[in-house]
Amino acid sequence: MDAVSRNDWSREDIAALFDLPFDELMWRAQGVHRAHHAVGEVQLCTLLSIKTGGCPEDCGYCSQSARAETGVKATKLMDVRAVLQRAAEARDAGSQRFCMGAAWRNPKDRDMDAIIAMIEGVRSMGMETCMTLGMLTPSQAQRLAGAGLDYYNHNIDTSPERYGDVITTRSFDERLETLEHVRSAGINVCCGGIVGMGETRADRVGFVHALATLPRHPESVPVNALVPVKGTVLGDMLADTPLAKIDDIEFVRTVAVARITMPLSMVRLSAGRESMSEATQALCFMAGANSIFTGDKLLTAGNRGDSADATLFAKLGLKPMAAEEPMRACEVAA
Ligand code: SAM
Ligand code: DTB
Ligand code: SF4
Repeated sequence: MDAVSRNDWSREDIAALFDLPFDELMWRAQGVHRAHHAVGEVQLCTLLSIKTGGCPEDCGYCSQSARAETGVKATKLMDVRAVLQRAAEARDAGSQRFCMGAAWRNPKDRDMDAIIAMIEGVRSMGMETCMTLGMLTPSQAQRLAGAGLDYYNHNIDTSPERYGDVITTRSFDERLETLEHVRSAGINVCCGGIVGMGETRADRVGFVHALATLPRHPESVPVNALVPVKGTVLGDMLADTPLAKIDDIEFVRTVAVARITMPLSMVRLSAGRESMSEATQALCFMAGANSIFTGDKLLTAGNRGDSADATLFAKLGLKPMAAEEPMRACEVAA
């Protein structure tokens, strides 16, 4: 890790950042942001669920778990041509990165040929590729890298202590193992989590700490605000206690602390923007968020839509980030 990106943060350091007066925290976050990122530019990424629902995992927030009763219909893996059609639409709408998500515990070897064809096809359109397919073996990670996959999304979701309250079918350490396989294969890492699951401030500190002390910071850090879905464990729990919804300022603080502790990472304001006020989103951009998901759908949940985002960008004087030839993690390390 270089001098800019330290990974020796203590929990006390991170708790002290969360505790700063809000304007001091924002001032520091903006200083870090301006030192390393183009001001006023936001990266546009588009999501597609290439295999929806019926997932054997029991993530308490997720509409796609087979254990949740959400009415999400389970589908098979999409046809490669249909995926490439959606990628072309996203590119034509100005998106830079195409993120493909599958509701799997892990990909089966029989799925890999189609996955590889999707990566190669999307790359050949000049877009960055991202996949999120669950746990990977080292050899699967290497195959994805060989096809030119730019990013792999695999979230730690919350603090190590809280993890077992949210998901019981896999462990925090298994998450870290897949992240290591992705890194070793030379794929850029996209790793973040969800805020607003009824966690404590200490959990948010532990969550950011776990990310900021990884051997290398993730190149992308998605910060999702929980989208409470009826029929999921957390959606139902929080529906009964509306006050459990995270305070907007606390959400912005989390974004700011992520920006300060991981200066070079893209911090992505991810799920939850549909019900977030424009003012809160503006504060998130000021706090250093510089990436969003476009369109009116995430994987299964709604998203703000491009015209509402265009209006917001115009009000705030933000512009889409120019696409660059994606850098591979191995080149960044060199
Ligand atoms: N199955 C793969 C996995 O879990 O790694 C990939 C897909 S999963 C839907 C990707 C991420 O979306 C999760 O790790 C979680 O952080 C986020 N997510 C899922 N449901 C969400 C919700 N209701 N609200 C906010 N974020 C959510
Ligand atoms: C991430 O951290 N957020 C995205 C992406 N990675 C795959 C997914 C958000 C999903 C929101 C809930 C849904 O659409 O079902
Ligand atoms: Fe499955 Fe991913 Fe949803 Fe968990 S978050 S239930 S692993 S699709």
